[in-house]
Amino acid sequence: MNISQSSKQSSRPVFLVIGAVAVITLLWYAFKPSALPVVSKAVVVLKGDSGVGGSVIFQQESLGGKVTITGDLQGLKPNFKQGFHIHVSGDLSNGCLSAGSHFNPYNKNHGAPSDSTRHVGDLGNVESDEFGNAKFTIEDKLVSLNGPSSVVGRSVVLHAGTDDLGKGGDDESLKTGNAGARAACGVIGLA
Ligand SMILES: [Cu+2]
Ligand SMILES: [Zn+2]
Repeated sequence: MNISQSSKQSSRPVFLVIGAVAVITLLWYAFKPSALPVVSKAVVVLKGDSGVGGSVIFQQESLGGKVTITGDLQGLKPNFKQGFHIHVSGDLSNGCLSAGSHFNPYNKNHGAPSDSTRHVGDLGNVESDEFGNAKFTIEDKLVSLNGPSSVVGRSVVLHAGTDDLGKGGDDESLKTGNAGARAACGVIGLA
């Protein structure tokens, strides 16, 4: 047995350990539980009277990351802004009314999506074209499909009126944005 051979053999376990650590590290980063959202996609089918409705898709690529909300709605008033919110309940047994109030887990006043004081469910208004259609993409940092502010199982409500974004100067503005009747709604379901 020469010297170089014996040193090769004795270093083999060290390389095995380094290799195993590398593989485990790679696997950890690939499947790190905190980086992967449990729910990454949800869908709402909105329905209302006189043909108001459409679909909205929620997507979240990382836990705690922003949610992208893509909507395609029809039957709106032409060239108009209509309040668009997530309401607390997914119970539509009494129509859109039983969806309850705006989803507000942190007990704040109503506001605009860009405000620091707002309900989690405050998505502002959607704006229709001359045909009453609205296609839009919203990115939101408060809405989540996971954890304590998850909106899965709750509902989306499209209002008949325009949300004043909490700037109406009355009590109701700080609760509902005076967005008026509920034109259409749907439950946010797993997709
Ligand atoms: Cu609402
Ligand atoms: Zn609100």
